[in-house]
Amino acid sequence: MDRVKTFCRNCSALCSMEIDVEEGRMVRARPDGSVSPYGPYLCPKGLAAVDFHNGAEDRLFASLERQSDGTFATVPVETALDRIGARLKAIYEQHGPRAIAVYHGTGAYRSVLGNLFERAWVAAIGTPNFFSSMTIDQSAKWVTMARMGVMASGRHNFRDADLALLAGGNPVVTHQGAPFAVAEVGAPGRAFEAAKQRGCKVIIVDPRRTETARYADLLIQPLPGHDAELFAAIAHVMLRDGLYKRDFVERWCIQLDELHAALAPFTPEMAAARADVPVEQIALAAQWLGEAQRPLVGSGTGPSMATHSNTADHMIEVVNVLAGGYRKAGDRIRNPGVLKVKDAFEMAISPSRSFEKEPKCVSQDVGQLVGEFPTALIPGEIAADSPDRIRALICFGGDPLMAMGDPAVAKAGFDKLDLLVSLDCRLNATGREADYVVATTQPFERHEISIPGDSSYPEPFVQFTAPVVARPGEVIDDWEFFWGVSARMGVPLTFKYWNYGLRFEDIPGGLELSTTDKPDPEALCRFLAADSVVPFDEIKANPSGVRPDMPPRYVLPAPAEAPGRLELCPSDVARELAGLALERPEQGFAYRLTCRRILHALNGAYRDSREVRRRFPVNYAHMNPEDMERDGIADGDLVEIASEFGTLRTLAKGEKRLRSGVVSMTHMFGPLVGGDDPLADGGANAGQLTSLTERIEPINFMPRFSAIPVNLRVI
Ligand SMILES: Nc1nc2c(c(=O)[nH]1)N[C@H]1C(S)=C(S)[C@@H](COP(=O)(O)OP(=O)(O)OC[C@H]3O[C@@H](n4cnc5c(=O)[nH]c(N)nc54)[C@H](O)[C@@H]3O)O[C@H]1N2
Ligand SMILES: Nc1nc2c(c(=O)[nH]1)N[C@H]1C(S)=C(S)[C@@H](COP(=O)(O)OP(=O)(O)OC[C@H]3O[C@@H](n4cnc5c(=O)[nH]c(N)nc54)[C@H](O)[C@@H]3O)O[C@H]1N2
Ligand code: SF4
Ligand SMILES: [Mo]
Repeated sequence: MDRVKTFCRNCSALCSMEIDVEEGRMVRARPDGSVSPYGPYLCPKGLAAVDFHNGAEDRLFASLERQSDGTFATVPVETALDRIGARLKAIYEQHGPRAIAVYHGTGAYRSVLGNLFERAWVAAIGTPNFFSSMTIDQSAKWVTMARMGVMASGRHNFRDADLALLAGGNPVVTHQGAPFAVAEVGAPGRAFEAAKQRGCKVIIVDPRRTETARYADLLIQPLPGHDAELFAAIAHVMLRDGLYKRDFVERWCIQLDELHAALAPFTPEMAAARADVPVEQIALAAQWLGEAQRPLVGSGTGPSMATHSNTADHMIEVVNVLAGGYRKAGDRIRNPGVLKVKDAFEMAISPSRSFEKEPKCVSQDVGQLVGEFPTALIPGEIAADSPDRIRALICFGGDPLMAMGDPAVAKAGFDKLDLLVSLDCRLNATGREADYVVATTQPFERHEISIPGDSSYPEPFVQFTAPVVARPGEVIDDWEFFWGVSARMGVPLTFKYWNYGLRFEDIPGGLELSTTDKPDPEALCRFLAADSVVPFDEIKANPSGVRPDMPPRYVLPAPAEAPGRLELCPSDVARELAGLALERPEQGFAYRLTCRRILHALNGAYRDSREVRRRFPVNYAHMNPEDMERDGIADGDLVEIASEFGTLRTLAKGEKRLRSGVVSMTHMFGPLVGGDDPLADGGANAGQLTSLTERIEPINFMPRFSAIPVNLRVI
């Protein structure tokens, strides 16, 4: 038996692990805390890695091609690439680069080489049509960056914070942390324990008393969909009572007077009434934020998916600004990166308002955020009456049909594609509609280097892994798809070290790849480590990873010319606040349906694993037990949930953690459109209650995925 060191690639924690391999098969996984910056840690999904890998869920071992009678047949992968390459080339030559689009899903983020080849391919073709799961997730944060600007010094590290405020996130379950949420991604419970030991105060704002809320000094349980009012009121009190960091605001911000005026209606009494929380909680939060020296204010998916998500996110960041929640010159940078060391300056970068600039979508007058178009517009961009409409869509590690909700509108759009390709290790709902499903390797079958963790690990750390086991059947690595297709299209690729914040085209240098000699993945990882503090050979010789001893680095003072300023209240935000102040509650609905996540699945992935099926035979409608009693609903009752836009059937389940008036369900369960029997479906897709055309946000076109007004009846 071999013990092989590697790391998990399910989420951005990238936890180090050791896997026992017997006769080429993985048999056991355990945490490897010998070097990892989190110490020994694996969450249940990491521990179940062996199960998942060995096929606890249906896995594809060969690629599929749609036949003329509509069924799928397996196809040799090289033939699939020949045919996809030829069709893409024809579409490209006839209609130009914009006819080709990619959707980058959650399974693509930690496919490091795949991700970089995808970027290289998109840049080589020259299409602006890059979409990802981020724009049906928390792109409210990108909207705030584009409207407010950003502090280049970055937020405080969780390990340094003396006050941590998290709205609508549950990192103890989801392992979601910086840059937007407030937590450490690996071993999050341990990090919260340590924070409490240090005396860090924790505030959680969530309609559900989450698993993370056990660490809260103050738990605010609002009605969902009212974060904008709540945070506006916290800011109102901070300004009114002088509880803000005046020096910071005067030096780096503009539009304080406009903000003051716009916040006038948002008194604590008004917000407390709307969100149904005690008014004292708003005052206490403002007071603690005013007193904190190194506060950290952020949010998870809750506010970014609920009603008025863009305004809410702006207000959450305004509270962080007023509290002075960014590192200052002289503050220690705990992890400047190892593969690429980065400096940080105390300096504001003015808003880009990139969404007002070219390139723009063809179905709406809107430009990009962080180099991407809004995913909710994909169906419209396909169906548009424009020579630049999308005709071919490559879905890499994602299931956009399930993810974007409103199946009728989404599917009608996808049906108009000339070519739909799903690049995935499973057959998901989008795959079922595709012309080709290219079967890929899973993480333990490929080479990877820890770029996604490079500057997000809590301490400097780097790890490389070769495949733990050989690939089965006829599957290929994600990068091999993009390389293979580009070779067939005759579009050579330049391989580069890309990360968020960079424009691929602007990165100098890179590795020019041949279209005939397939690159060697280890050599590609070596190239990515060219500027590393730890040389590649040393990284490779230390399979548990390396924690280099680096001299301390500090945030640098602003250069002499630092004209950038944060815009606290641009006119569009002021208009949104004015509208919100006058808004009346939506009538006719007894409940608000909220988003949540479950520990043992990762969106659509693993939901058919044994453990998830045992715990979740359906996607339960969780409810407050007192609400259930009042409305005559018992545990296990079949219920029909109706929103303005659709209905679904599932089983009700009491959950004491929920406040009254809320139904809490996770996403991506069951078939795209469910039938009458949720048990037979194994599901209930919450996306059936959402709309891609109504109640969507401006700028990022984010649908309302939380705080959805619904009624519920027992069948
Ligand atoms: N185990 C597991 N981990 C995951 C995932 C998974 O599916 N399973 N998914 C991954 C992905 S793609 C993402 S984006 C992250 C997300 O990570 P998180 O944001 O931590 O995800 P959730 O657990 O859904 O937390 C959302 C919280 O918001 C609350 N909420 C809902 N509506 C509102 C509202 O209007 N206001 C406020 N204040 N709160 C609200 C919900 O009750 C819930 O507790 O997790 C990632 N990690
Ligand atoms: N109603 C509602 N809708 C939502 C949400 C919600 O809370 N409520 N949440 C939204 C959020 S936060 C997100 S991020 C999206 C998620 O939307 P997506 O990211 O589109 O969906 P996932 O199910 O995460 O898709 C991941 C896919 O990657 C595949 N995969 C895993 N590993 C690999 C790999 O190494 N290579 C390849 N090629 N494939 C791999 C998996 O098999 C799976 O099919 O959904 C959004 N939709
Ligand atoms: S937290 Fe869990 S899923 Fe994420 S990397 Fe660690 S073991 Fe894997
Ligand atoms: Mo997400």
